[in-house]
Amino acid sequence: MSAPSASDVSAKPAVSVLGLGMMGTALAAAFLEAGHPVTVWNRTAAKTGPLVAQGATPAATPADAIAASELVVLCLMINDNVREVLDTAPELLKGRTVANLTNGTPAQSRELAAWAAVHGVRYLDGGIMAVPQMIAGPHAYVFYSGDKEAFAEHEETFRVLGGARYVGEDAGFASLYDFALLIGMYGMNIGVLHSLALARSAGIPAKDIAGPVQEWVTAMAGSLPTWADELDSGEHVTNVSSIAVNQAALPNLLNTLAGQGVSTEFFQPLTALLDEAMAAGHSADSQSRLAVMLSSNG
Ligand code: FVH
Repeated sequence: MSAPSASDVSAKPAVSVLGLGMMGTALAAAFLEAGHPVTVWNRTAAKTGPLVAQGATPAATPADAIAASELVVLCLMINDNVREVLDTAPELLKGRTVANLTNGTPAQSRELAAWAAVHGVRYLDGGIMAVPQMIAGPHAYVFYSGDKEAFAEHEETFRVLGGARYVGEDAGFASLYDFALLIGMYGMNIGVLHSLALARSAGIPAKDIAGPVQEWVTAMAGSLPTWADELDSGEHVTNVSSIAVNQAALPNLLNTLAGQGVSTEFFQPLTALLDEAMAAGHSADSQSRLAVMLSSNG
């Protein structure tokens, strides 16, 4: 890739990227590719090398990187690292926009937003829904939350990375959306890993069961919009699949797993939850009722 020409560079806002792990490197490379002047900093300075070869300016310290751009993007391992880095130059950050794309909890994001407010910093939190190789591609996107004006001002720049989905002024919301998706993914992962284990226990090759399981899980994901409507309306009665029918079938599922020598540990809590729903009089309701029971404001 060739470095952008001076005329290209002048047209695009400068971006500083702090943290050049796998993800930070992909972010910085995407900004460079799109013609933004990019300044990079990383704790281990050697990692700046490939980006500098592509046209980035290396910064010796976080303060030097912050001073170079109005938009400061951080992608470090954890939010404690972010706070340590920001604490090195609070006075320089005043009036700038920090977009923190580090993975963390909603509470951590809100703490960082409160810190930013005290120091006159415009704070955005981000949840990246992509792996590094997807950045700038058609399927990558990032949830953003926090300072609305700062998002609007930098939205075009953020779109270099993929989709830019602003989800609210509460700085914790990007993380909440991120984890809502990740929790769905991990739930699916653990379910289908049990599918593979069950097949394996019976000597069925994984490749024979993988296709049907994928088809089934994909079809079942189609229930989500209906469950969402039920939750938002508070009307859970279903003509599709009731709590009662699922509660009656679950022992068969547990006995099948146990009979094949496959762990039942992950599904026992589901049995307990369905039993609880029955005891509370929700037998005719759809499984969306379980989301009400799982949440503290149920
Ligand atoms: N990689 C992925 O697929 C996921 C996709 C979704 C978002 N995550 C989150 O992105 C953050 C960074 O992840 P990463 O994949 O870039 O991680 P690493 O390659 O391990 O790089 C970590 C960077 O953090 C720097 N760092 C670590 N500790 C400190 C510290 N105490 N002070 C300053 N910087 C620190 C590290 O520096 P160095 O080890 O090279 O010196 C890297 O730059 C993460 O939140 C994911 O959950 C990625």
